[in-house]
Amino acid sequence: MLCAFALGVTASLACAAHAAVQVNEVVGSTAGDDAEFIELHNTGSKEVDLTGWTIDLWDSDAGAVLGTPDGDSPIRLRGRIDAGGYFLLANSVFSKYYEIEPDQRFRDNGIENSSYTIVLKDNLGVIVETIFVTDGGEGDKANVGGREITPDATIRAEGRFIPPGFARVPRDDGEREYRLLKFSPVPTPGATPGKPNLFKDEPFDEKDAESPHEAPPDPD
Ligand SMILES: [Ca+2]
Ligand SMILES: [Ca+2]
Repeated sequence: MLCAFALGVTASLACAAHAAVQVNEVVGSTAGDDAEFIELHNTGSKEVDLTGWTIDLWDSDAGAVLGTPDGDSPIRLRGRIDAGGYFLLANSVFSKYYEIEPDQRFRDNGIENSSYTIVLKDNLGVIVETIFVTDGGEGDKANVGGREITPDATIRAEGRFIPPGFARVPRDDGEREYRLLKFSPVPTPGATPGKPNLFKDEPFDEKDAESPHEAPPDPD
């Protein structure tokens, strides 16, 4: 949490209230012309108004594109997220395959198919979370507008391909753990848009995508 170090008491209290909102699951690249979605999860015990919050997507490939905004970044959030609830952003291709209407839309092919940094900011513009998704390319950097950062999490696959998607594994201790989501078929096997993520040690297939695991115990 950058905010806890950088700002005073008032801001720290604000941080404590919204630190519970996290980037919980993302699919950015699929066989079906990129059925993309971003899922936020509120792990706290209070509803959060997302008005004024944003999601930035910064190109993170080495070279001239590094630090340029991807898609229609920044995505300005509209709506609220229940205590323990989920907020789903998705493109129109997503709805075609998943037959789910998201809480908010973003444009088609809005998520980079190469290295990118996803940045969640609150209504004061304070960074809540940064996640670097990378194919491991030389010179790729987690960044905010070209300024290199140390991300809260780095998502990377074996070898040199971009992880099509990732899901945070529910853990009682709040520690970060992620598993990768698959490129094909679409809907992505094991993806749970708008619903609790699967636990890591469960086998995941299309059946699981239709019957997500019960919600984990409230950490509060
Ligand atoms: Ca994409
Ligand atoms: Ca989910």
